[in-house]
Parts: sequence; structure tokens; C-alpha cells
Amino acid sequence: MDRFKELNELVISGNKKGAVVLTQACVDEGCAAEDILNQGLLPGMKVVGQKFEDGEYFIPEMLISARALIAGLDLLKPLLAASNVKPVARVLLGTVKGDIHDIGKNIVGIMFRGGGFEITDAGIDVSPERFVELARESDADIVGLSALLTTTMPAMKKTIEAFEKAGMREQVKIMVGGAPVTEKFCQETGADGYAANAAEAVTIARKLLNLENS
Ligand code: B1M
Repeated sequence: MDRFKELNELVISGNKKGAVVLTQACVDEGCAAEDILNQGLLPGMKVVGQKFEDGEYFIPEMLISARALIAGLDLLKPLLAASNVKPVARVLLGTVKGDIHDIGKNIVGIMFRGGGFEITDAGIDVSPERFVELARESDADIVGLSALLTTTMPAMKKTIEAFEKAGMREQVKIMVGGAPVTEKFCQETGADGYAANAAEAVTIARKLLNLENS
């Protein structure tokens, strides 16, 4: 089995120690950091996302795989920065005002990171104005809003309105998600996309940015 296939498997099985050792070995052997990332680590996470969508993997397995990927990615970060590899796109992610649930949002962030996106995490209980401010500062392409309470879902609409008011609505794609959120609600609020889970969030973001083949 070649090195990169082996690295795919280590991410799929969530073998963090193995992923670190093999990533380092690939670096030591002179492989380009970009190749290790794009051919070794990320395809493994793509398989994990598919397994989650197929009901074969659940959140714990997904988190364990994500940790393996991130451990490898952490080794590559300085090398990637040095070789000027651009992120796929920039995502600002946060839980809307009044809501402090962040487990799902954090998993969505991990999956985005695994998909090569640069993440700015706005945290929890984020006001519409703060989302706008951070989107401007981070030059976000996608703004991802998470809500777990039916009572905080209206804050998603208010956040979208804040982007309209700030004249930034055309500059960002806005995605919504979280257990009570639905496709119908997404359309009613005027968001650009809805995802039911973390793996789907990455797929939808890629579609919204026309990145499907890159
Ligand atoms: Co809360 N809570 N909670 N809670 N809590 C729920 C959500 C609830 C359904 C429990 C229940 O009553 N059965 C209920 C909401 C009812 C409703 O409104 N429909 C509820 C309530 C009422 C409350 C409080 C009001 C309780 C109280 O104080 N009386 C309070 C509210 C606090 C507040 O936010 N202001 C509260 C507090 C808490 C804790 C702090 C104790 C804790 C949160 C800890 C934390 O997040 N750090 C908590 C928890 C853990 C839950 C449950 C048990 C689990 C939520 C969770 O993390 N799920 C939850 C009951 C349940 O769901 N069984 C419940 C796992 C997570 C991976 O799933 O977040 O759905 P989820 O994320 C998924 C997808 O939704 C999607 O991808 C993720 C991964 O696949 N997704 C996105 C999420 N965001 C996305 C964004 C996207 C795309 C996809 O694009 C941008």
C-alpha cells in the first residue's frame, strides 16, 4: 500500500498516533505538504463524511477521525503556510444570539477544516451585528449560522437582515443548520443553503461556491 493510501486508512480508522507518525515520515521523505494533505489526509476524511451520511459512522467515529486528521494537519500547517497554499474558501461559523449549544457547530467546523476551508469561529450567542463585523474582518465567503432552539431560530433571520442592512448580503453565502432547522425554514429566512449534518454542510458550501470540481 502506498504512503498516501495508508494515511487515508489511518484517518478513516481514527488512528491519531499512526496519522502523526506517517505524516512526519512523509515530510521527512521529502513529500510536498500539499500532496500529503490533498492525497493523504483529506481523502480519508471525505470517506468518513460519506460513511456518516450512509449511517455507517456516527458522531463519535467522525470526531475520532477528525482528531487524527487534525493531528496530521497541525504538523503540516507551518509547511503549508510557507508554501502559500490558499484555503479552499473562508467560513465564519457561529451559534446565533441567545443560543449556547456548540457541539454540532464545532463538528461542522472540524469537517470544514478537514475539507480545506479556513474557519473563523465566532463562538456562541453571537449577535447579528457581531456576525457582520466578523464576516467583514475575516473576509468570509460563507457565513454559517447554527441554532439548536426553536426560540433562537428567528435570530437567523435577524442575522441575515443585518447583512442586508450592512450592504454585505451579496458578498457572502449564508448557510443555516442545527437540529430544529429545516430546508423549508432556510427558504423562508432567505438563507442560501441548509445542511442537516456536518458532512452535508461541506458539500453544500462547495456547491454554493461552485467548487464541486476543485
Ligand atoms: Co439543550 N436543548 N438546552 N443543552 N440540549 C436541546 C437542544 C433540546 C432539544 C433538549 C430537549 O428538550 N429535548 C431542547 C431544545 C428544545 C427546542 O427548542 N426545540 C434544549 C433546551 C430546551 C435547552 C435549555 C433551554 C434548557 C434549560 O436551560 N431549560 C438550555 C438553553 C441554553 C441556551 O442555549 N440559551 C439548554 C442548555 C444545554 C446545555 C448547556 C446543557 C447543553 C449544551 C452544551 C453545548 O453545546 N456546549 C445542551 C445539550 C447538550 C442539549 C442536547 C442534549 C444535545 C445537543 C447536541 O449537542 N447534539 C439537546 C437534545 C438532543 O439533541 N438530543 C438539547 C449533538 C450535536 C452533534 O447535534 O447540534 O444537532 P446538533 O448538530 C448537528 C446538526 O444539527 C448539524 O450538524 C451537526 C453535526 O452533524 N448542524 C449544522 C448544526 N449546526 C449546523 C450549522 C450548519 C449546518 C449543519 O450550517 C452552518
